[in-house]
Amino acid sequence: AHYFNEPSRTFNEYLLVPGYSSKDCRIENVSLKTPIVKYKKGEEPKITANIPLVSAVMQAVSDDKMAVALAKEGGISFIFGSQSVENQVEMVKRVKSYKAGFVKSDTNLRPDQTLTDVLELKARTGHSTIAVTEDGTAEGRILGLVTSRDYRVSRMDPDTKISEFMTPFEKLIYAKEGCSLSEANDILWDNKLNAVPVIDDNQRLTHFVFRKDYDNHKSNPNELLDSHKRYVVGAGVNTRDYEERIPALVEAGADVLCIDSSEGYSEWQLDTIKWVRERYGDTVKIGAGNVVDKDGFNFLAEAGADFVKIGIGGGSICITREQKGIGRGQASAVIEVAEARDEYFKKTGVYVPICSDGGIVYDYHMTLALAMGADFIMLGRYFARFDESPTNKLNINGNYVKEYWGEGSNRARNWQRYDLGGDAKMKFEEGVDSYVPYAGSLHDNVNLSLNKVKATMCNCGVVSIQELQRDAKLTLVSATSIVEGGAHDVILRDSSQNAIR
Ligand code: MZP
Repeated sequence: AHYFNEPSRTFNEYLLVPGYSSKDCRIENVSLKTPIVKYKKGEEPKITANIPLVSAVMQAVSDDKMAVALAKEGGISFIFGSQSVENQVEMVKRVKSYKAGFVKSDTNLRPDQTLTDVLELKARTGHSTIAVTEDGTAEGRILGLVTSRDYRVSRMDPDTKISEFMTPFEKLIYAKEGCSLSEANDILWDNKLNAVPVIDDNQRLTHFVFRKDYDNHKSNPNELLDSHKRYVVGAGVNTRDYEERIPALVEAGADVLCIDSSEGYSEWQLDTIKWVRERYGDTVKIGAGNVVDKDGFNFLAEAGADFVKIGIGGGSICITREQKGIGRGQASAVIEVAEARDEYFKKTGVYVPICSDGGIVYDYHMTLALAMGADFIMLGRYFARFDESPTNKLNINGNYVKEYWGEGSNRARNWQRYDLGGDAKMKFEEGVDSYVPYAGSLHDNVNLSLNKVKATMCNCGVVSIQELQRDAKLTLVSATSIVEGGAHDVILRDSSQNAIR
């Protein structure tokens, strides 16, 4: 047998040691742009993400709604594959068809109109989101967005007046019609509102643009709508029905595929990648995994994988290590695979991005994973907590939770993920069915987490992921210094602070 000399380590066992921070090390200067698929030295990767987060290939995490919400933030969802080809294709199509149309500001909806009017306007324009621009063209200044995708809205009576789901502040601003532009702006400023006033030829306020969805776009409303690009979306595939599933997903417009398996160092994955290369050459992008050491990485890189995913047994819902005794601490796995990736790049001139999958508990684990060499991070539990995840929100003992179950649980019955050939059925569970604390909107949480990542990067004296990977200084921590890292030897006024993540 081969013995690894070092114990396998988790993220919790490491901390970053600050580097020199120049005055340029400011959050607003940090870029989190990262490659998703392989590229040759001197060339640009065909797919990049603006944030290094992707959502897990799981029933409880990645459907079309999650994919749109995450794409808006600059990340990518991998729509779960443990469903019929038809259903998965429908989800991909919905993400790809999510596009904005443009209407003139004077066709904008007003408070006395109803949901039916919203739907009619959407049906008339044929778009899932309608951007209201000054002149009704994509080039015009965007004043706001109209959407009825919001599930709260779709469950409401179609005769509901728009005013009924306006906030008191929105009502206030509508009541101010006819006021001057500066007064209108003062109201917006005082109430920290994100509406845009529309004025007539006499510079008097006619109305404010109704835009429930505006928050998602406030950092840069034009980013999403001026280019006519569609959202980038990924999809999970398996090593069984790929000859049927992959062509259907490619036809539907999936940008990147990922062979989703608990153990990727296998002939099954080689066959699947080979099939894709024979049929599509390099035009179809497909990642593979999961592996936890150099051998696994080199095997998949040689097989032609566009990225390699790392992680066995570290997922929050995963009991693979207990059931089968295989796996490796996620930090050790990422560190070793990152080394293999760099050696492979030196040897071949091909950079194969690596994805750390599972086991992120605290936000700072994201920074650690990146510092250890991950190009991007796949998360399940993290995204399952948000409004946009596909599962039910329940009230358990006075606390709101969302459902979250593993792909290897009886509930998901994703036998293809754990399959090693033979009978098409799952023989024992490798995942659990659970709840996670409900955490609100994806937008707010992702912003908060990434601000922490960026702040830490500034402390390390770097402003890009590549620099972080190159310059980060990491130290192992002892069990006692972990205790020192939390609030200690004080009585907390608010015990909920114990649970800050
Ligand atoms: P986490 O973000 O919840 O810690 O981990 C999510 C990852 O766990 C997934 O991306 C996948 O690799 C893995 N997973 C999904 N289902 C199971 C299971 O049932 C599992 N064992 O381990």
